Amino acid sequence: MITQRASICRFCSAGCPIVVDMQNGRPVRVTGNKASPMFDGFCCTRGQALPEQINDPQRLLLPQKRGLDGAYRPVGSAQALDEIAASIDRIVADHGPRSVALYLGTYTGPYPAAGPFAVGFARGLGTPMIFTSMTIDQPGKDIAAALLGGWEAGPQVFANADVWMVVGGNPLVSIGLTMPAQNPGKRLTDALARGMQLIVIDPRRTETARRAHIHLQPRPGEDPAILAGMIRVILKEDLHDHAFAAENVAGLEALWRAVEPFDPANVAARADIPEADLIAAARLFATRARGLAAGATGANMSGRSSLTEYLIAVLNTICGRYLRAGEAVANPGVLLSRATPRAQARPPRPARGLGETMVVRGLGMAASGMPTAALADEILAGEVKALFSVGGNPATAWPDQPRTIAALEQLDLFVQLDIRMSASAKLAHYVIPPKISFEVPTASFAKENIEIYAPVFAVPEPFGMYAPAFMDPPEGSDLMEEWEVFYGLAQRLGLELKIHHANSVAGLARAPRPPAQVDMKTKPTTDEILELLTAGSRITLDEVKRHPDGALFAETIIVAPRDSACEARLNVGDEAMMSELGEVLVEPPAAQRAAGAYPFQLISRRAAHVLNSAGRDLPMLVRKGGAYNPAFMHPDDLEALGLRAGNRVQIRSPHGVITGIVQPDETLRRGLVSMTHSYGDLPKLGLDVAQHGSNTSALTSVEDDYDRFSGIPRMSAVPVDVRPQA
Ligand SMILES: Nc1nc2c(c(=O)[nH]1)N[C@H]1C(S)=C(S)[C@@H](COP(=O)(O)OP(=O)(O)OC[C@H]3O[C@@H](n4cnc5c(=O)[nH]c(N)nc54)[C@H](O)[C@@H]3O)O[C@H]1N2
Ligand SMILES: Nc1nc2c(c(=O)[nH]1)N[C@H]1C(S)=C(S)[C@@H](COP(=O)(O)OP(=O)(O)OC[C@H]3O[C@@H](n4cnc5c(=O)[nH]c(N)nc54)[C@H](O)[C@@H]3O)O[C@H]1N2
Ligand code: SF4
Ligand SMILES: [Mo]
Repeated sequence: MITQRASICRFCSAGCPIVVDMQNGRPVRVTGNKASPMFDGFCCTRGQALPEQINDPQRLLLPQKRGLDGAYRPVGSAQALDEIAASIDRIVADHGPRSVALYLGTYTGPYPAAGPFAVGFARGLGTPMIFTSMTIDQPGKDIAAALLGGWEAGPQVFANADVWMVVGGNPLVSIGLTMPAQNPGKRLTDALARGMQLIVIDPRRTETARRAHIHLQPRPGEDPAILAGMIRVILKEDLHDHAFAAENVAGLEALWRAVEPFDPANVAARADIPEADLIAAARLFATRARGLAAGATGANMSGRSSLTEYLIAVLNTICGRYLRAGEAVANPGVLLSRATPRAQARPPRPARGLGETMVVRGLGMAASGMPTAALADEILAGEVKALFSVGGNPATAWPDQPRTIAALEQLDLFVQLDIRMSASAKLAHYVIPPKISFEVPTASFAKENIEIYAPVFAVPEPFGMYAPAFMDPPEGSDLMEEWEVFYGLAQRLGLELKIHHANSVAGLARAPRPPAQVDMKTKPTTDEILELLTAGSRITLDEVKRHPDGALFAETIIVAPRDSACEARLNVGDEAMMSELGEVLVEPPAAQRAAGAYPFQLISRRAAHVLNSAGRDLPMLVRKGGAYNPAFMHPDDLEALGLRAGNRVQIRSPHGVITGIVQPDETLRRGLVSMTHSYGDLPKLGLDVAQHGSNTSALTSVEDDYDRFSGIPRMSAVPVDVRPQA
């Protein structure tokens, strides 16, 4: 017999409400929940593949320990924690707490207790070495929010926008980030039908770009020049929001001086786009009443991440794209604390040099957090001896794969929390498998929390939902939730755990919440942990639980006027940013910098059927998207190289070489190779590219064009050569 349960999808961080068909205690089918508001029954293929992920015969059901012979053998969870705690104790005694580092990856997103407990553990231990995948993703957002300042009432929203601009993102495939993630396809269709104009800047005519009114299809790596050119058009033609600027903006003169040399003809030539389109895009963005420009990974990985995000924020600021006094906020927060919006700026603050320093490249604690791209060097220098990796896959995700693998192999203790023997797990001393999906309860604030990092990630309506656990882990398994691992270690090491609620730097101002103390004597349940994590929320978790399909918890919260004592202004003329713009002016276009030996540029993309390295081998998803990550190229480029679909090629950059399998893609500009990341497993295994794909991180170097604030190196617009494989 099949019974149906409502839940929240945990394949990615979008948090779609789903209906799970259960048979004999196991999930057999997942569909979108039409009874839930806001998502319109949306459920992507990956969500539909959740039963395969949960029932995966390759899923780890017992903690694994690497023996001296290199083989992995099961070990009881209590024994694993005993041994790891003893090892940490030794390492801290010999090298100090800073020699223990923590890395939080993508799969901490869907499990809201994982991050706070891991961070609480690190703080309890006294190590500042807390790293996340955010600094190899879109770290420019936090840097921009620091240097420019934030707006306490948040930005204008998608729901009533009449213009929207996406820079280096493809929300129809990545499900959100530059647009609301709740059924983005339908939301975009509705918005275009009501007259919203869409501008997309992307070297590929993506699923999203195809629906744009203006698609600038530039050479990759030219976003700073393009954005500076657009800002110049707007200022020159006096299209900016004078009233807003007079009251809230500083630095306009410095901005004008810095963008003045970026005249549209030069920019257009440099980026190889029609000058008329560049001007039209600037005019369209500035003259429409409401909307926003938003950048994503393409804008952050192609060099100058901080400057690019800063210029996007400048564009929004000079056009006054913020909620004003008297307007209602779209989402006052459900399982977050109540919004307290005022129509005023948060003052700019320093973006780097915020404490802890790293041994390389002058990097250290920045507004974007600790620089993950410098962690491998820190390990290689002997400064970090132990690493916990939680729901991430450093061996395939971090830039500079050879350096990363050398570093991971050098660790005295590497603990990988993972559901399978991923590339990173194969290098770990201990692999700790967690309970997943319907084996654990969750609630919708996992998604709400992401607005802390960027307002465009916010949930567009006041949706709240709780999803109980309703199945047991497989028989004979020995699994711990991620938070339980850190709780167990803290207990063994005699540490107190505190849960810190993140405060928004870019999004809506919210009532502050004090850190919560975790009971270290009597182990709490996950439901009690969810209570702790939502303490002080606008709507209580109990109230949310009364609505099994989730519900909208509306409340009108009006933006208050600026406080009379507030003198803060948004700074659009930051000195460091203006001087970096000066560097752009004198450097040759990205495509020319290595043109001789490397005539192509490798760019990043997301594949619809996976989440980074997760899902690559689930049968349903392999059927949908294939087993490997093709090297997509324009058909004319393939022909010029004498290549056909399916041919193997050597892709060489100044930093490495990988084997790829080419496929034609007419949506690309010529001169590009477009590949998704995190494929390929460990190179030393010599696995077949057609079955496992290839790892583009091997073509990058952490020293290449790294951002001086966040350390993110060039991971897109990478110069490469492509040769048929001999
Ligand atoms: N289906 C699916 N969804 C995902 C993921 C996944 O793996 N699969 N991953 C998730 C994660 S971790 C993240 S961070 C988000 C990312 O979300 P997005 O940033 O929206 O991801 P992409 O679809 O890769 O979009 C990046 C776009 O940037 C373009 N691009 C590359 N170089 C440049 C450049 O120099 N300039 C400009 N303007 N554009 C450039 C690429 O052509 C591509 O279309 O997606 C999340 N969602
Ligand atoms: N060249 C290049 N490099 C990139 C990118 C790029 O576009 N190009 N993108 C970058 C971006 S945006 C990101 S976010 C990073 C991604 O960086 P990571 O987050 O480090 O990498 P993922 O592949 O997402 O790793 C997810 C891991 O979690 C495991 N997992 C799955 N389910 C669970 C679970 O329930 N619990 C736990 N504990 N683990 C689970 C998976 O098996 C997998 O090993 O990669 C970055 N690297
Ligand atoms: S978008 Fe993410 S949360 Fe939604 S169904 Fe797909 S994988 Fe699940
Ligand atoms: Mo990401």
